[in-house]
Amino acid sequence: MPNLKEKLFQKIKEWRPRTTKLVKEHGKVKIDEVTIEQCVGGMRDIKSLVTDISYLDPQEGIRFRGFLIPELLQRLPKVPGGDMPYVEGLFYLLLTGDVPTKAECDEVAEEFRKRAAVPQYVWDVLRAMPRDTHPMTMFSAAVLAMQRESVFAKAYDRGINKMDYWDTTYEDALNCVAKLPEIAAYIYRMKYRGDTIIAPDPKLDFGGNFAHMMGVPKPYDDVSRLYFILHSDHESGNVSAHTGHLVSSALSDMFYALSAMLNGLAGPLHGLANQEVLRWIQGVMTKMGGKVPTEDEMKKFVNDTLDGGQVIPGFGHAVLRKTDPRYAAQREFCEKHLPNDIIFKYVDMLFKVVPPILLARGKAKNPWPNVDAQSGVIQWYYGVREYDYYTVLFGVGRALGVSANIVWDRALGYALERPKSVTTEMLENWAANPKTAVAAGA
Ligand code: HAX
Repeated sequence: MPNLKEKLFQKIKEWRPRTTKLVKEHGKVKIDEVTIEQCVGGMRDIKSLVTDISYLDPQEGIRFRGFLIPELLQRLPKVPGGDMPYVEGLFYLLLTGDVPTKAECDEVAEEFRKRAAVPQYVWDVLRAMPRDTHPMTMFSAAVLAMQRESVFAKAYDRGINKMDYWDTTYEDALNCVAKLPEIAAYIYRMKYRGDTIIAPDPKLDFGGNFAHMMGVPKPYDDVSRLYFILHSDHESGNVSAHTGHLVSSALSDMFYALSAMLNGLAGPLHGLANQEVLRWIQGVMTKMGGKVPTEDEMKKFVNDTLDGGQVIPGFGHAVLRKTDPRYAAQREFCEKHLPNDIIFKYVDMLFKVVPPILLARGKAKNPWPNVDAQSGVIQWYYGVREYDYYTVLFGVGRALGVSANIVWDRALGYALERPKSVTTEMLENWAANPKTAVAAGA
């Protein structure tokens, strides 16, 4: 058994009694209540999911296994010759909760390498799709097509003990994640680079190999590492993570769950916002004839968008109430590597202009930029200008966190998800007489 799996099993055995004890001895302790506004409004803030892999605080932002982003980037072992950590190291941390050594990163890299070969039928599926299919649809279809590879599904058919679900789920996680960089790069080269596919280089790490297969020179390897790490996890309630968790709660395997996760990520209010930011900026640039607008001109573009009943992509968040630290980390990268880039200047100006406008309008609870406001700029600068593709990069990263969560879901025996719905009439009756709502257990 590889060290990672052994260590994970050890952690699982230690953790299981905590969950069991909570449910058995304290199962009826109340931790939240639900209002009509939350019921109609997308279940905002209702505490009803458990994960120990990451936690999102509205003020300080995401912590991965307890580490804020700057700490994380500092603590994880760095790839020799680069400034960024191993993606493999992040995956090790998410799964086990321990910061890996360089040797442990190498071990995960070797595990991925052994499992990286993509079956020919995946390429056939992608090639059968019209070339103008959205790259997220292609990515999701490729992952779904591989469902026949699921080790968990085969083991379940044979009949396995619940306590062992995590083992084959872990195998599926590694088998699937290992293939994502090549699938993602293949989609890019097939669709946007005249079908000139670049073969993987097995000597390279996860991020380095992805950059190589994209055909983009250094420091795009570091860009990819940073990108995959920042997008990996954002606790469990966001649409992509929650979708992965929900689908796998029916014991649908990793391939079904990750494909569904990608479909959720492909919405413009979620991961697709990164392409929308670039689309919006390009629209402004066209109108400005390529010049950077003055602040007053930019304010007008922002107000026109809002008056047209549209959102400003890249701003706002359902949980965060401050500038997203994932935005800040990418901004720091831009300041170092592309301080004079024209699109970076646009994004920076939006950082000044948008929040006061959103605040003055009084609707958005968080006027500050989120992860998607800054990410496209970096891709554009390094020549990946087909912005429809950006959410695929987000998807490769998010698969790391969602798959790690699903392994733990199975290890701790998290239940089938089944919240209760009510009717509008029930809500109206409870609104008229709140006491009956409580009596009905609503
Ligand atoms: N532009 C205009 N209006 C906005 C806004 C924005 N950037 N952000 C929020 N609002 C509006 C909402 O549309 C909502 O309006 P209605 O009452 O008319 O429905 C109101 O302000 C209150 O919304 P909220 O409670 O502050 O925010 P939500 O939790 O409902 O939504 C969103 C959070 C991220 C979806 C929202 O801020 C948004 O649409 N932002 C733009 C799209 C975007 O950048 N999405 C990516 C978010 C990060 C992420 O998940 N990345 O993958």
